[in-house]
Amino acid sequence: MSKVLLMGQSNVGKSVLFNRLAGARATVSNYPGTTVDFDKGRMRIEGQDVEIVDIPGSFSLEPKDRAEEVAVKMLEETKGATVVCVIDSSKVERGLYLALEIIEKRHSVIIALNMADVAKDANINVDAERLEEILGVPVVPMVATRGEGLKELVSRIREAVPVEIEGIIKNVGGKSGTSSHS
Ligand SMILES: Nc1nc2c(ncn2[C@@H]2O[C@H](COP(=O)(O)OP(=O)(O)O)[C@@H](O)[C@H]2O)c(=O)[nH]1
Ligand SMILES: [Mg+2]
Repeated sequence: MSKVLLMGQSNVGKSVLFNRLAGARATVSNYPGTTVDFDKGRMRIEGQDVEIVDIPGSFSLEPKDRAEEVAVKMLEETKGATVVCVIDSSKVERGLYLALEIIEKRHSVIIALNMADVAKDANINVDAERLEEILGVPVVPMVATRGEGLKELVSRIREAVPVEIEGIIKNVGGKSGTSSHS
């Protein structure tokens, strides 16, 4: 069965989104050998059953605590999964750090630009279309608590494919600060 992983920092709305997507069919599991819990459930995408996992909150792929370690392990163990990177629209650059790390590891990523309401109230304008152009992955503005953007997110999950980080660097007009990758 194909898998969808919800990843992102703490308090960006992963669990609200998870509950919207998995509904009542969710179970709590404990990551083996740890006290770290995570939710697992099922959803349907284009008529197919898909497993969806609410991964523990993580700031980056360089783990700073047990929960982040588990998050990184779960990502590594789940080859071929689609990763929904949930980002707080009012703190985009923070969330993009993790998203770029995941993209760089050649996972299929779709970005849920959540908390669009919070950003709007704070007069923060995030150009989702431009971000999508730059990253080459789908970017969907959302308000998870109201279910806004949910349909679009689900309908675009299949568009998530691995992209080249070099292409992203080119798109932002970056110079060759990537010599370590050459
Ligand atoms: N205003 C607003 N609040 C949200 C949104 N999504 C989630 N929240 C709230 O943000 C808090 C953190 O959400 P949660 O799903 O627990 O975040 P997680 O730590 O990433 O799992 C909760 O109080 C949610 O109700 C959103 O789109 N807009
Ligand atoms: Mg949560």
